[in-house]
Amino acid sequence: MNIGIVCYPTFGGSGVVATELGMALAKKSYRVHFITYSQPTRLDTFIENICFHEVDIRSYPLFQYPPYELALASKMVEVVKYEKLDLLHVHYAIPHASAAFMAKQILATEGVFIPVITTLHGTDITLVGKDSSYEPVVTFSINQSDGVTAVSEDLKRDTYKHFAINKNIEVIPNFIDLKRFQKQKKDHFRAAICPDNEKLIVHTSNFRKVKRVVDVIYIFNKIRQVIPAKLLLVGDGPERSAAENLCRELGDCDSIRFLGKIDAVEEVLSVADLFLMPSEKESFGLAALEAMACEVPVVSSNSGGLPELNLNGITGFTCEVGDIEDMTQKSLHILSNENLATFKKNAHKRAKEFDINAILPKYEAFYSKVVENHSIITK
Ligand code: GMT
Repeated sequence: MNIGIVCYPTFGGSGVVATELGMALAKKSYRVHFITYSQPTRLDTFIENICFHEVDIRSYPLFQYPPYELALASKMVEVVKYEKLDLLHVHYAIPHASAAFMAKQILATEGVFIPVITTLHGTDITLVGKDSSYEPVVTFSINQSDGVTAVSEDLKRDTYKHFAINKNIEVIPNFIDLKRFQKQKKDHFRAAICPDNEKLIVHTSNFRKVKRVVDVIYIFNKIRQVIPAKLLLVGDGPERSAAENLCRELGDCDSIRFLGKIDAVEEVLSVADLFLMPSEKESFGLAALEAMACEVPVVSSNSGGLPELNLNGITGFTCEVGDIEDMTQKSLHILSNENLATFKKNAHKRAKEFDINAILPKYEAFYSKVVENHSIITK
């Protein structure tokens, strides 16, 4: 099968999932065409069955905003036609699903009929999508898709709640490559950060407001009042200054390191004892799954799809959003010498249920179903 994948190529869960999916499909002899505005960050090695088609977004002095969606739709038309695609799989509804609809209509006038699958990732529904400036287009383009998937049951529920959707939404959870995300022996790294064998806590995110990075700093401050601990923060974004200021205010700078954006996040996770994800909303929580795969228990909020991944009291704990005291107490419980090994083991066991080899067949079966139904309709 010849598949076109459209996603946001930079750092961010939806782009990571789309790229990893494409690479795994290509290894199984599918031909995969990435249609994105720059090379996807995770597409860092040559894989024979993968082609990358860059969307060329031309600007013109008249345009205050370059028309990305039109350039994307035009590129989709070109790639579908000349590469003879069987399916377009777009990740993130805005504006990928509506661009795909436009491409589909253009292609139909030329006698080319292509099915479109839209995968909903979270913020395209829970934050941006339901904003009244996007809602009609999001509803329309989801309903016009030939297949729709969501990364958690919670996201599926939210989509039906906020949009008038007349399509069945299939839940296919996110997945993890356990060959890459596994605990590695990095004793020298651990010794450098925690010379006195302090407990090591990690948070990774894009530092957007929704991630509540400031809560991470407060929780860490409270943990440190009870046990010796260090905190590593991976990533960067709008809330970084606020987080850094708070570290100074609380006098914790010597125990906290901001590592910025790094690719080999699995190396940092390999030396961690606890992962914090206090997000306001999280449709799935891919970063938490990456931590769990590296044997790191998680204290997270209970919002969105997080309780579907992080099993309360087993792989970590899920707490009310903003309940810093509860998150602190739960962290201390996990970090105690008598509990830590069990939580680590449970987190790893749970992560294995999201092994890419178990989830990929779900996408393959869904692709086959959608392509088959579409060919019956267009006959
Ligand atoms: O969380 C973000 O800010 C990035 C966003 C994205 O679209 O890349 O992540 C969403 O999709 C990920 C992959 O499916 C999920 O793991 C994240 O939970 C989800 N983020 C939110 O729902 C806030």
